[in-house]
Amino acid sequence: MEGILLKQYGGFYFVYAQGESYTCRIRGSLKRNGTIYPGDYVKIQRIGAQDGVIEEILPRKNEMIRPKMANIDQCLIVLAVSDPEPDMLLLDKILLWNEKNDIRPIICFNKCDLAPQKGQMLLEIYQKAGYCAFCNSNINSDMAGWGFLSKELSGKATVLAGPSGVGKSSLINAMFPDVHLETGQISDKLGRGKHTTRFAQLLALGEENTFLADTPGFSLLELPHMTEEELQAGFGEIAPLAQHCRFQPCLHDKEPGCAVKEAVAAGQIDGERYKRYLYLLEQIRQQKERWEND
Ligand SMILES: Nc1nc2c(ncn2[C@@H]2O[C@H](COP(=O)(O)OP(=O)(O)OP(=O)(O)O)[C@@H](O)[C@H]2O)c(=O)[nH]1
Ligand SMILES: [Mg+2]
Ligand SMILES: [Zn+2]
Repeated sequence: MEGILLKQYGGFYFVYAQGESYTCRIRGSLKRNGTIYPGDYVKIQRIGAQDGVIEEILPRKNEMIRPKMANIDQCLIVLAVSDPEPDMLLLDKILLWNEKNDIRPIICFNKCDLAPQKGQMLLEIYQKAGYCAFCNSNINSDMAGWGFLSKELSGKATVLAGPSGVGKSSLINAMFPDVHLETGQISDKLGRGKHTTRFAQLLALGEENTFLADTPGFSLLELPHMTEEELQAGFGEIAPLAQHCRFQPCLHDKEPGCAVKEAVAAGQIDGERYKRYLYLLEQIRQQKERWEND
């Protein structure tokens, strides 16, 4: 039977096949051959009613390293507008990874009950940059974005990403009453989440080919290996303006007659996003230097 790996836990592999979940072992040779991620399509041999053995891992369409997941269509990036404070650089880096891996990003600004105006402001910036984004609250249903999100999830495999404590597991619990994932408080002392979710797991949402993966939160993320041009392409509001710059190509840094800098000055591009672009540009230049010296 062909199925999809939902999660891996305590030496067991939970595989979803033909509407049922099977608890599986894996052939030793497969285990030695490297990694298997949630989202991997596998062939299993059934043993009894609910058990099986994974016989084969089918080729991957794509994979994500952070969080670890295979065969993903979309990444639902969750940031809290407050508690913890939104890590905008992390968001922009996750967007670059998505672009690099051809995964469609969806951005959720969560906990908008705590700071609704800030949520609206961030929403506008990212919508204007061309991203699919929405505001949400899991505790004030008037501010919930569940209806919008459930349409976006339909028929796709989606993975959650974002820092600890932003409400990823809470969002799934709020949207799907049959699901009861563990959630955790924010640490008062550090103002951060406590890494409540410990391993990634894919949930089958009933509708055909519709999966959503809860994952552990993370805050450190390297930049993908990319060129300066690729960085520019990953900023949806910057790339289209490049053709209007005086210098070709223009990286919108120190070049005169730069249409991007003019748009920043005119308030058409968010100044903070542009600053992060410059910061990442510098990171990529240093990355390149390190390779050349290696
Ligand atoms: N005010 C407010 N609190 C929320 C909201 N969503 C979640 N929370 C709270 O935020 C805390 C963290 O929620 P979790 O769902 O555990 O966060 P997580 O992103 O899954 O965190 P990790 O599993 O550690 O990565 C909990 O105390 C939730 O009750 C929201 O929309 N508004
Ligand atoms: Mg969680
Ligand atoms: Zn320019």
